[in-house]
Amino acid sequence: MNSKWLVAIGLVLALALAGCTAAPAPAAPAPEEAAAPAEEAAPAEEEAAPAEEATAPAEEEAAPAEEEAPAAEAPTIALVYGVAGDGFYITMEKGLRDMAAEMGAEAVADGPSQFDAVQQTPILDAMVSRGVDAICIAATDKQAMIEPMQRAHDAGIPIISVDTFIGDGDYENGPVTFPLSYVGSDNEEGGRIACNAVIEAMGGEGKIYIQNIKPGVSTTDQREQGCIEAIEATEGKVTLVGVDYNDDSAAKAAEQTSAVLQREPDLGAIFGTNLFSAQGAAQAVKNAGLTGLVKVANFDAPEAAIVDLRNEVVDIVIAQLPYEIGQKCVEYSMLALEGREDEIPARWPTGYVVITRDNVDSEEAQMAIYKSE
Ligand code: T6T
Repeated sequence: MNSKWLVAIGLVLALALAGCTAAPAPAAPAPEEAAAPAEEAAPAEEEAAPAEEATAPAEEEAAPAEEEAPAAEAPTIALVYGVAGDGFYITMEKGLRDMAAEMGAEAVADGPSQFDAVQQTPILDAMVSRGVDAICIAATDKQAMIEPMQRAHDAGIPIISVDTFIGDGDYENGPVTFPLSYVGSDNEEGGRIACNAVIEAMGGEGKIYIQNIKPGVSTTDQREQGCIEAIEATEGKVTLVGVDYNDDSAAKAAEQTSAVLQREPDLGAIFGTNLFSAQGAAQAVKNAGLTGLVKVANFDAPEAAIVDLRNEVVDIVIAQLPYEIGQKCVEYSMLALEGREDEIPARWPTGYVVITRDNVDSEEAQMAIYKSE
């Protein structure tokens, strides 16, 4: 529990105590009286409550004290997301805000303009300085964000990882255990689903290329790993021609993919491991006039990916459940603030909706498309 809550509880106790031992406080002056000039202020003797009033019966004293105790201030739950302007985090923020409103909490959210730990750290520090009560954070780097998050934890703020984890993500037995939970997708499984789908679309053999953000991001590291496992399971029928890192820039992803398409004219498929990686990869396929010839597995589900799916530019869209991730983090934050930490699981895996041309019009698929604002 942080200092703001302790102060609030102290105040309530102090008021209750005062009500049991002293006369009720005189009614607050009306605003006009409060603003009256000094000469009009009542003389000191008149201000002191008469002795009879001070010894009023206990029942009468207790009632007003209860009524006057201020309602506990709503806790503030902060979301520190990975990068601004990303439909995945925009949708997560909506889930978090909606659940906060439902549970009587305030929500604040902020994140860097680039997916970068150096930019994310001061944003996290600022949330600590403003005295938020709990923090949900998508760490942009699994090592670099350990120390800043540890500082927030040391300030007495419950920390919950959303989307990405720090350390190895095992908050029970791993090297980092202070975050209360890791709420997010099973990303290795997501990578396997993506690459199995395009391997099947390639007829079980051929060449695959991976577009990724940068090493050190827990989610996309695991998606890459899952894809490699799917490739290895083909026992040599499918080969990986390479992995490029785009720093979460769709433009850079498109540039790098264009170069690979030229270098590998018989490339069969591309796995874009997140929204911007996939967006750039799909753009390069379109630019090269290879729509339908080079299969694309698109991690994340912004509206643009659905358009590409319908137009046969991409073959599979893997929608995560960011809205649910945001909601769940509020639930766990509230449990932590009520001192019920033992009810919070160290890991809460959220699922996927796998969208193809066969189910794109289903309600489930349509509901899973990310919000853009
Ligand atoms: O794929 C998501 C998120 O899971 C990942 O950690 C970073 O990229 C996204 O936000 C999509 O852009």
